[in-house]
Amino acid sequence: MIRDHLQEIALEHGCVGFGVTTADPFEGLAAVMESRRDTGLASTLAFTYRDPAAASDVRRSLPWAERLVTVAYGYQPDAGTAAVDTATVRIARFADGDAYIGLRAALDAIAAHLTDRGHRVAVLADDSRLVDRAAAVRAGVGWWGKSSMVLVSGVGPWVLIGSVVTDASLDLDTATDRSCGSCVACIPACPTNAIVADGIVDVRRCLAHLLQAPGVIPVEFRTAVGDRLYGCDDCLTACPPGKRILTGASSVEGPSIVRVLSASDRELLETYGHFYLPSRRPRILRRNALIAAGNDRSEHLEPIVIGYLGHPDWLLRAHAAWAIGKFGTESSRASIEMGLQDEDDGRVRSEMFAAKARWQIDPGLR
Ligand code: B12
Ligand code: SF4
Ligand code: SF4
Repeated sequence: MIRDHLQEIALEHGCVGFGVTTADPFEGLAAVMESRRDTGLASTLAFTYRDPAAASDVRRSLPWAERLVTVAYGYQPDAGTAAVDTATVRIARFADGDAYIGLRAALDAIAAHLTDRGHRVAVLADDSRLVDRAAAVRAGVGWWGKSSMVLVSGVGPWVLIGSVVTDASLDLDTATDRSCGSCVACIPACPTNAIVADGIVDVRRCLAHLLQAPGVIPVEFRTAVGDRLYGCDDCLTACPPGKRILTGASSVEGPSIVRVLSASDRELLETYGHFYLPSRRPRILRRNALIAAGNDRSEHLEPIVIGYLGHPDWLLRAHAAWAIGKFGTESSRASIEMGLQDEDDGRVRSEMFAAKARWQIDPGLR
């Protein structure tokens, strides 16, 4: 049977979940997405939210589609950077090393098997034409967790999802009836209280979104950013179905904050070009590293952060001003006073005044 052979191919390529579902529309999903968009819960997300009707009905893009062959690719064992207290930044496990390479290799191998037999195929993973988790749940690959992650038996949330869309009439799998039961561990584990109801994340509060979004990170979330450079794994780390696999996982110390703040655009793109970086510009990485520096407050970081007050990018000057406010030393106070004499941009000036106001409220800061 072709289905079973495709499953073998998936397993050989490191997949931990496999299932086949129809290419029929996901009933009610477009309405859910539109309501999240209209109520603000989806923030300014583009991707699938640009056209919810298309994302919940793959035949709008690929009218010949009959089946979705959906896989979960496990990426946890040797990925991710650890939380340490030595002025380093942390990268979420899915992004450290680009697990999408393994996922795409598995999907391409499945697609090749189908095209060899004369079928039409399209590989979709993280694509605006399909809500990957909806496919995974309907294909029985996993179940919908309260964190909104799809959980897979044995590995919990530590998977990426993708599908091969095909015109082949493959045998179907059915959705699992597993659920989180009485567990709610991810909800208090979220540092910004972004999980607002079962399976619903308020994207405006989610660090995974804020750290990849362009522009200013709202001040109320900057302390919660902690040492994160990209992505957030807290609701995944808390998830009991993923604990067993996490125990065996290794993680290495992330790059130093100094390295991120001192690297050229080219170096940052070479190392982190697989991250989602708006307009392919690494400014958000420097912005995030400035916040990490302000949270870390190690002495050796202070002159580098102060140097950023002279950066040509207002976004980086603004976040540097916030970070300097966290240092609160004599030299940082002096740098803000001097900065205010030269700074013309109102957005940066207001961050500088906020730093000064914080020192007035808490004169003993450092
Ligand atoms: C937008 C997006 C985000 C946004 C918003 C996430 C969110 N929770 O809403 C942000 C930037 C915050 C984000 C963060 C992360 N993301 Co993301 N993201 C996406 C993206 C591009 C689109 C998701 C989407 O449109 N969802 C629409 C909502 C409504 O659906 P959903 O929650 O995804 O899925 C459920 C519903 O569809 C529901 N459903 C189905 N039919 C119906 C019908 C009705 C009536 C109802 C009520 C529900 C329902 O079942 C689905 C399964 O649970 C997908 C890729 C893709 N093309 O799908 C990746 C994806 C969801 N992300 C992924 C990952 C890995 C992450 C992070 C873990 C990365 C990190 N470490 O930082 C975090 C996790 C944060 C979290 N708790 O969700 C993986 C998830 C894998 C998994 N095991 O679930 C995906 C699938 C990418 C991939 N190809 O693997 N992400
Ligand atoms: S990814 Fe982080 S911020 Fe987003 S819901 Fe999960 S724990 Fe909360
Ligand atoms: S932590 Fe518990 S409630 Fe949250 S997704 Fe995992 S199993 Fe479900």
